[in-house]
Amino acid sequence: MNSLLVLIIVVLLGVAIWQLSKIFNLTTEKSSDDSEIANDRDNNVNGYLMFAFVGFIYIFTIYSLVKWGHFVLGTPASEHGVDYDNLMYISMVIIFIVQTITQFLLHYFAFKYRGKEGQKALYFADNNKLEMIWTVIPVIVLAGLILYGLYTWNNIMNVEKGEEVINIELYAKQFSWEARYSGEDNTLGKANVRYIKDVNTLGVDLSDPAAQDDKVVTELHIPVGKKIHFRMRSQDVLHSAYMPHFRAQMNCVPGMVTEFAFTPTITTAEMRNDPKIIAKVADINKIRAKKSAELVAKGQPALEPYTFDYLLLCNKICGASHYNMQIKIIVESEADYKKWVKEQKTIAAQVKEASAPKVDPAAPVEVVVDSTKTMAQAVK
Ligand SMILES: [Cu+2]
Repeated sequence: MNSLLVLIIVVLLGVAIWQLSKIFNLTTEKSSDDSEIANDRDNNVNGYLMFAFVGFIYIFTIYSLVKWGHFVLGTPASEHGVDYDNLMYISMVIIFIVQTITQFLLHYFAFKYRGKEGQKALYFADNNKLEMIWTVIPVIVLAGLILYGLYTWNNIMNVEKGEEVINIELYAKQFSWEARYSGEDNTLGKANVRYIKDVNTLGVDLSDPAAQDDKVVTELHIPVGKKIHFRMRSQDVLHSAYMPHFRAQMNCVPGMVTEFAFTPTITTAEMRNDPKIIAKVADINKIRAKKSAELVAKGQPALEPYTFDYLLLCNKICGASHYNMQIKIIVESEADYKKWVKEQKTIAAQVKEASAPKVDPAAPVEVVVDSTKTMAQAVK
């Protein structure tokens, strides 16, 4: 039955195309001039189409700005984010002005010098003055932009020797993130994919003294106003650690460690009061309310209202669940941050706990694990 339907559709499509080609032939036959060479009328049509096309570009640009302009990233939440945004704005404004003028000139001249019966094009092999103008101007503008970009990038990537930083590792794998805090020694212990076993999901080398106080978590807490030095690793394929609100992104490459450092300047609680974020959250909740009504009508539970949180997202299409590869980032006061870190268990304690012999359920024994103690301290 299905194949019969497909056959009928194919036959009807064939008939439609055949009829269309007949119409096309009829219209061209009507023309008094059936020569393949363009006449003045054809050239005029093409000339005006050039104007129509540049008009389309301008209208679509304005439409895009009005319709999607509010999707640009809002207030930057990191120290370098302000410089980053300035670089972006300046580059975009220059591109915008240059493209508006050059597109107009390109299409205007295509119209002005459209073909005319008997008219021959002016031809000259080269013009040093013209070549000078269209080489030197772009060279100056582009060199300026590139130098400004390099200067900004170097400033962003520069971590002074001896500068006070908090060392955190971001570990990417299909399809989740984990973070490792370096503990009281502020030094990340060695790690290798060969050590990955059970709860030691990051392959932390537990024989390394620096690894004893390392803590592995699935939610990122960072203190406001302190420089965080991230080191990224990947377990499987290429991922990208993208923290859009902080204007930070770095690839996570299997077999190597990449880095990015930034200082968060706005806490999560403060950002929730940012007017642009309030508007965005309201927009999202409007869509969610509509979706909820549909779900409730089907007898399913409604969606929770959305509240703003900073996110760490994967920005490399790394597989089927790439879209869902994200964790929350909480920017808080230093006191809250310290309190939270203290509450987390060290990976050494977690491994020890997981490998401890199971206690007879008939005789329950209360085991108290002091998360503030490192493995080395616990062994002593
Ligand atoms: Cu990914």
